[in-house]
Amino acid sequence: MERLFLATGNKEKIKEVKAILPSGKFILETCLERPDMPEVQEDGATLLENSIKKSISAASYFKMTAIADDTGLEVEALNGSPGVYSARWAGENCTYMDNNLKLLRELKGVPWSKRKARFISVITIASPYGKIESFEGIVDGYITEKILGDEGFGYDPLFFVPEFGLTYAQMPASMKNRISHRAKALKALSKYLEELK
Ligand code: ITT
Repeated sequence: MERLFLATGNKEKIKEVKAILPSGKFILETCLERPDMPEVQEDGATLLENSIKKSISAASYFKMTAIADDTGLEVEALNGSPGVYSARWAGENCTYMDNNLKLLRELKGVPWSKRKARFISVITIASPYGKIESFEGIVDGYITEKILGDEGFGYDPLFFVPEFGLTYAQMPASMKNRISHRAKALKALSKYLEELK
């Protein structure tokens, strides 16, 4: 089994990555087991820069292959915001709900046709020797006019996926994990790792 360090302490993200990656193939360690991982400033201008930074930092500190996921929600009517600022969009110590309420406020009165958005995950794998590869997963959707559903985390209750007629938060976890931005990026990563064998 391949040992991989997953450079995050975000519990919901860890749960999803563990559920999505093929079972029995990887032993994942995370910042929950290794909180000594040095803090990484997510100050890159892009999701790609941040995911590279987090994965390289973990790979060199733990001397093992590491993956990092940087995810953002881009809203068309807000010129791509919150994007790379998705985590702390409503302020330094904001909650997921603070971010969702800010998004609802910013889009107040905006008609459905102009509420297009997309979720993007960029996942980078870094070796301790500095080799890196990155993979992207994108899902297009719309921002709803109210909170819908209580599964998932982050912006899930406002992200509506038209093909399924549900927000991410209205989907059972198994469904989100089949079709999400994170699932797409992780599938591309798994394929790459298979091909290396
Ligand atoms: P790490 O950097 O430690 O991995 P983070 O919470 O800062 O954790 P990101 O920068 O990747 O993670 O994500 C930014 C924010 O985007 C995150 O705090 C959530 O609010 C939101 N987000 C990420 N993935 C999401 C998902 O699958 N569904 C809904 N919201 C998500």
